Amino acid sequence: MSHIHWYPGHIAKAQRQLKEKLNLVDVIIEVVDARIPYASWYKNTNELCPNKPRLILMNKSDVSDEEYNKLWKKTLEKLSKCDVLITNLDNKNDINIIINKVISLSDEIMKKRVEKGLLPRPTRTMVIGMPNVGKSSTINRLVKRAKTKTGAKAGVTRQQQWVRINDKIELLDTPGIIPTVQPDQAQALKLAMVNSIGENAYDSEYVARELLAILDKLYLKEVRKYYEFDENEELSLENVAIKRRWILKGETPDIKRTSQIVLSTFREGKIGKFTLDRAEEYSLV
Ligand SMILES: Nc1nc2c(ncn2[C@@H]2O[C@H](COP(=O)(O)OP(=O)(O)OP(=O)(O)O)[C@@H](O)[C@H]2O)c(=O)[nH]1
Ligand SMILES: [Mg+2]
Repeated sequence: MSHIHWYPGHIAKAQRQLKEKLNLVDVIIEVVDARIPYASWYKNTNELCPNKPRLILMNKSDVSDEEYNKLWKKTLEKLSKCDVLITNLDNKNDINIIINKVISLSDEIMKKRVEKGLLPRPTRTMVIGMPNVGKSSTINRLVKRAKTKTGAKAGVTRQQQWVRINDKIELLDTPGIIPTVQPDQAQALKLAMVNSIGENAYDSEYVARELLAILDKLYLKEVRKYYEFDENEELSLENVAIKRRWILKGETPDIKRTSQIVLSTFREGKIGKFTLDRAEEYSLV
């Protein structure tokens, strides 16, 4: 039995739309969630769009584990053969670094254009990523640097616009959404944990239980401190509910409410700065 459900029709459509957009750009900026850098990374970009330079942003690094940020950066660089930057909403330096990277990644393409006798033009880029990883926030941060909005161009639907970030870069103002199709249930489960999958595709109680179990395995000390459990107590949804007095009439633990709170406090980084992916579990080391 699989616990996370997909909608094949939606996925095919999303994939088609992504491909159309990718055709328009020179350099792809892919945002992943630093708490699950592997599970939220799109492994098929080369099939959709062969050989386009890609920059990967491990975003939300403010709520992920610093040590694993560094490890995953190296691992993703090796696997993707792309540059990887560690970013978060509050780090103002990110934007200049991203801009400079995009320019350097398009150097060769622009040289080739000139060699072919084509006019030089700004590098076109766009932000792609799975739901909720921080695509819109990244676009907004980049656009804040923009001087002018350029008009819609042929081949681009009217809702989309290119924004001139500086003399050298134009950014598509809407992101490309990577359909969260993960044949691997373990990866899908992690996407649900970080809120990258629509809530009607899974059961919150199941995901919250699995989250508690994973945190108790990887970050035992921190999660038990947060919920005030000593090492002999069983860290279960029921016991958290009882300890926090999230109970219904007749002393029944309110599992629904507890599940929601466990998930939201984790997602907000309140329990701690955690990374849920380990290279070993994907046989990457
Ligand atoms: N802690 C933290 N939260 C972030 C960061 N970037 C974005 N967020 C939050 O994550 C949520 C999703 O961010 P968006 O930028 O809307 O993500 P998106 O990829 O455009 O999401 P969709 O449009 O739903 O696919 C928002 O609540 C943001 O405030 C970050 O670097 N750190
Ligand atoms: Mg968005």
